[in-house]
Amino acid sequence: MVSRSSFVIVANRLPVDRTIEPDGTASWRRSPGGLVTAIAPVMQRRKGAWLGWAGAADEDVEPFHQDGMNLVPVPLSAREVENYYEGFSNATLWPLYHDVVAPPVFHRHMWEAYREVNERFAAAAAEAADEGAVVWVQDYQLQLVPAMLRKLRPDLRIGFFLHIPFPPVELFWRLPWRRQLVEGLLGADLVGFQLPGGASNFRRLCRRLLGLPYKGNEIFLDDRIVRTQAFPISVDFAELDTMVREPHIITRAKEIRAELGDPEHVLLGVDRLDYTKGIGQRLRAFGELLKDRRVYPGEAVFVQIATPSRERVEQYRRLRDEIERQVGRINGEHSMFGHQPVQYFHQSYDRAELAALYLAADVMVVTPLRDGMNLVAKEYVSCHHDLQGALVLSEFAGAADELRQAYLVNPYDVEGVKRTLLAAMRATPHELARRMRTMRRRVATYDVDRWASEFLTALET
Ligand code: GDG
Repeated sequence: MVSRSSFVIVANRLPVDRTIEPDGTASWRRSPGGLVTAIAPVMQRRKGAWLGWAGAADEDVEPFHQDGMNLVPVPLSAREVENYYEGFSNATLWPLYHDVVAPPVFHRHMWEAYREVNERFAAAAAEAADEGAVVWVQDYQLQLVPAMLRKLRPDLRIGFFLHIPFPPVELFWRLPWRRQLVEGLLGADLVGFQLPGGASNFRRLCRRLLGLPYKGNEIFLDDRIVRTQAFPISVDFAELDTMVREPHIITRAKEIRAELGDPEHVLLGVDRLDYTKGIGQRLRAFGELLKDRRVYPGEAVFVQIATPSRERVEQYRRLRDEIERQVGRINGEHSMFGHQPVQYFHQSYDRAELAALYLAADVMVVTPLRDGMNLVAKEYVSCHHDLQGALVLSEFAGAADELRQAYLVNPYDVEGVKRTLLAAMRATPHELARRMRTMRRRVATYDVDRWASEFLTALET
């Protein structure tokens, strides 16, 4: 039993991963990923509690402290991981909310597991929160929690933030449990989205599905008002900006370029291996540039980091095979002795290595088919105080709303992506600096602290 907190984060995962040391003892390490990167600093400052799954099925882990955070594990059985997490969250909601770029599955047993797990998180939050506490629920895995929690603890102030896009009414409508999900979210006092478009999709849905009136940002329920608003998430600009000025990062960036054979252009992609990220689309464009002889092998190297993700979900397995086949084909056709045009890594790296990679890259290629925000784009910008480097960014990433000076592309348009990659590779330093300066000003001003504090201020007032 832990003491109750006045500030509680509820998220699918705890912000740590367990590592087993050579002597067999277990320790916890802060995990990579958008959500963690964004909220950990805020948590540490407010000394709150963070509720989430610890990452191993069928295991009861006692609450513990780490990095100034109170961590409260919520257990999941292997069946629940399969049905609530891999199933309803990642095979139903994830594709449905991302423009159905892959077909969602609709299974009743997965929905049941989702409901039950959401009940457990709500009960744990009710237990951990002090009288009148602020509870901030995160993301699509826990959309039923706000209403469940309000029922248990009407004294709390409840916020919800959706990290992925909220789809248009026409797509959401397919969901057999559409009413339950919307009612779940309406349990919050404030529902936050990445973009104004997501918030307005949600309000329209509430009117159409439940007949609820709204005005401006506010939805009117019988007995209270739910506010809906966009809060574009961001990155820790200052941390990255400082990191890339450190000598060992600068040295490592140079080393990376040398190890790649000092090509004229280093292109970089960093993504979870996910079908929404448009990895295949960008590789195809790069492969065609080589084939058309508009880029020569040896002139450019494309480094693709594809962090392992959701490996037990069928569509992710298939995606991995497809991408690896594609990389093999491009390299098979265009490699020379000692040089491979695509360097593909299905691994994850620590933050320092990632920062060195960003620093080393001339062109950052971010081409999702749909993305709530995309932190990688903002991280790249944060790493280029030299004002060099080009960001090629999909119009379908939330980040494109703010980073208007990026080289914007439609990832479905292969010719357009090819043209834009070439333009980015051939831009003058002056042109790059003009674009980068404006983008950096934006990310420096709207950093992750500002995101969290704007959300919490809106929630607490
Ligand atoms: C969701 C939404 C939204 C990646 N590989 C490694 C690593 N990363 C880090 C990146 C970045 C984060 O993971 C990925 O964030 P993204 O925003 O790009 O994408 P999602 O994981 O899909 O995140 C997204 C986000 O939530 C936040 O709201 O922007 O739209 O889909 O920070 O740097 N970090 C380390 N090693 C790796 O190998 N250390």
